[in-house]
Amino acid sequence: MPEETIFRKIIDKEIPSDMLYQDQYVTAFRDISPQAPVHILIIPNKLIATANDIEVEDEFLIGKMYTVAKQLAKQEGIAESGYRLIMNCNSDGGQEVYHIHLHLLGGKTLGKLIA
Ligand code: DGP
Repeated sequence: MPEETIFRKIIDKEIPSDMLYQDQYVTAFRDISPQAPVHILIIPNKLIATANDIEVEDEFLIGKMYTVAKQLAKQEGIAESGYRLIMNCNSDGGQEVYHIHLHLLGGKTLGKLIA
């Protein structure tokens, strides 16, 4: 079993966060170190350590992360101007917390990652 991270404590409300959404499947809260005017993390309540650990049985959860993300983008007023959804994987991908999360970034023009 992978080790729980700080995100478990956020899901369980053992430590404070600026939580914007929670249901039985996913939780969303503002990133503690925002890289854009809107920077929200959407995570599954179930611990999945990295994108490599996503199984077929998790497909619903992953879809749910995206539908919550687009709902939050609309709520934050960035749906039409645009935003970026990113999931980092392992060290070369820049992953620091080993509980998968979608970064929802927006509120400014984001530099292109891929030309
Ligand atoms: P990544 O590098 O993709 O693993 O992103 C991890 C993100 O998690 C990073 O942008 C900062 C954020 N983060 C880490 N610890 C906390 C925390 O305790 N609270 C909140 N709100 N965000 C956190």
